[in-house]
Amino acid sequence: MDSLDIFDLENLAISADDDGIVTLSLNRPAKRNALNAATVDELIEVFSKLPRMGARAVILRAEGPHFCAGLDLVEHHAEDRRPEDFMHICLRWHEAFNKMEYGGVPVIAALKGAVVGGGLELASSAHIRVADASTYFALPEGQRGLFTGGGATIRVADLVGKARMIDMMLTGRVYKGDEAISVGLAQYLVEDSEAKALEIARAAATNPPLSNFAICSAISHMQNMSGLDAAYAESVVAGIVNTQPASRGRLEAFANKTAARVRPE
Ligand code: 1HE
Repeated sequence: MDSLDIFDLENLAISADDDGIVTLSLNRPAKRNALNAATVDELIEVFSKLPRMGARAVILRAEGPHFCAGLDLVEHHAEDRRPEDFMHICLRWHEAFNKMEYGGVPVIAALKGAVVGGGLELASSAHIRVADASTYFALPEGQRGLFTGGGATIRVADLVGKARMIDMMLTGRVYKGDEAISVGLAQYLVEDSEAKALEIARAAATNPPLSNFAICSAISHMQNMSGLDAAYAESVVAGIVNTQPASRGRLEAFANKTAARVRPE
């Protein structure tokens, strides 16, 4: 993939291996990776460019014991923002997270410690979430006298449902472990979330990029459409993806009985 030298990052760190697996780290551990305006700008910069640089998958991880403590409350307090200022902050968050979710490259979040408030909004913009035993999820906005502004009303409600999200926000309820998995906050609960995220990223990266592009953008777009329009869009996407040259060898292998069969482990 293209060189990552074009990025000049202070709050994030980025690296890639020879297979195009990118590791993007939240890098403000002293502030528990709280999302200040500068970090969100860097997320926009990275996710604007990565999909066109040949990245095959992204692991989103964090330095320190916590994934992300959400909105930088100290910055928000110091800035003493007006409503229109914060609306613009929210638009920047949406830009960053939409670029992640709709960018067409698989993003796997390797979680640990606090995944709270805006941190959960960030994690819910990834395509797959992997938790470890230390990971916990909460929406403490109500207790802070705030409201979600980074897309939780769409993405967290989508993961856990409206009633659970309202409960989390009204009461500060914290989910972790098997319960977090069963309500849909993460798809994997493992000892080492980064090792598992890497394994998932490597597996996903073996799919043709066009298939991953569709999986990591079309499904999200279709959720915003009427059933009739989504079905039409699905046929158009499938028309392109299912006839791609990269799938011919795979179909031939199945027809020749040399391809792996789908079986439970
Ligand atoms: C922060 C932030 C932050 C830590 N903004 N600076 N989010 C929250 O309500 C979560 C707020 N944070 C916490 O509850 C705790 O910090 C943690 C449970 C995540 C971690 O606890 P701990 O004991 O490891 O760390 P700490 O001592 O609380 O914090 C260490 C430093 O990180 C300290 O800075 P220092 O300069 O005094 O050392 C903290 O101020 C700093 N820090 N969290 C700013 N969030 C688009 S709307 C989204 C709305 C929301 O996200 S609301 C949820 C906000």
